[in-house]
Amino acid sequence: MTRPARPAGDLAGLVERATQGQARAIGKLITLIENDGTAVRELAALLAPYTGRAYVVGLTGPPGVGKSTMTSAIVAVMRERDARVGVLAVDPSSPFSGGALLGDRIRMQAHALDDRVHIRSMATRGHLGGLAVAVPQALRVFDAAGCDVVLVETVGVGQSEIDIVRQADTTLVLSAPGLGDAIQAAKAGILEIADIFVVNKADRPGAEIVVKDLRHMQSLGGRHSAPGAWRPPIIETVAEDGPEGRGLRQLVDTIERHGERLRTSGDLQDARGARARSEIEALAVAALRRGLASGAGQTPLAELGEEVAAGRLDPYSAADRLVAALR
Ligand SMILES: Nc1nc2c(ncn2[C@@H]2O[C@H](COP(=O)(O)OP(=O)(O)OP(=O)(O)O)[C@@H](O)[C@H]2O)c(=O)[nH]1
Ligand SMILES: [Mg+2]
Repeated sequence: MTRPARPAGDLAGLVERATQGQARAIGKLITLIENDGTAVRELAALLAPYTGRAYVVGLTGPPGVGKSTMTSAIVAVMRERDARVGVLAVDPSSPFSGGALLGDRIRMQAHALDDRVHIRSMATRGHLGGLAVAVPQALRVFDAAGCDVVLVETVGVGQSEIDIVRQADTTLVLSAPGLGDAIQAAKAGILEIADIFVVNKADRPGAEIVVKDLRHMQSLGGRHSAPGAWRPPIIETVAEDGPEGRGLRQLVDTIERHGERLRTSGDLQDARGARARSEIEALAVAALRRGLASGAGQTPLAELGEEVAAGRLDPYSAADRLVAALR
């Protein structure tokens, strides 16, 4: 069941090559994160000193809205500005079966020969610890590889996708004419997480209705309604036309402006601290659970259960004793 321990030197060598921006090493590390739960701990320790620099931009929105096309166009604009860019496409099902991903591959081929662009996809199913563990680590690989910006694309349909987008410093929520109304997105909790609204496919009829709906939604309040708060701009784009497309440079300017604002206000540091805290908490809770499971019989849980059931002890005190016993 457990894999043989990977020699430490091997992993350290891979990390070193990744920090030099070597694409193969970056790819191998991300594969490792997906498949080898035993290596992640050591990998995290090796990566840590190289991290904390990359700016993470999340893109979410319903299927077909143009996230991948937009990602590619943003990459192109950022390359004009000489940034090193990473792309993590988190696919809701399998990364290798969907036709959409094949399309993405073709689209991304424009960047395939650029050694300052790193592109990887990750499946939401079938790897250890789930995306909650895998995505932050994958982002750290890109960060350590010297990426100035990492773009994370997810389909905004469920809670786990929203959790992924929460890893981003700036979140773009995409909509487009003909893809269902903004009310649906509001119900799914997607609107709340937007720092910038992008109305893509502005070359199609109905874009102005989507803009109007979003404006109306914004007027109803939310976390951005406090005085002085960042009010998410609404930007119309035509991602299909690439970096020259309508709104593309304006969008990248706005991402940069949002980043500046977060940096100068201290909100960037606060938000990253909060994210790290919840990551630590999730790992600690998982460790406690593992401790409980592996120590079954040795922990006082069974006895405590009897005590609480019989009314001789309250559950809070019992929990305190259990935590103390696991230390
Ligand atoms: N007319 C028009 N079509 C666009 C635009 N941007 C993207 N498309 C088209 O919309 C379709 C879907 O684009 P994708 O980029 O694959 O959309 P996506 O959101 O990544 O889709 P999923 O990954 O499947 O959720 C493709 O056929 C694109 O060519 C645009 O600005 N205008
Ligand atoms: Mg896509």
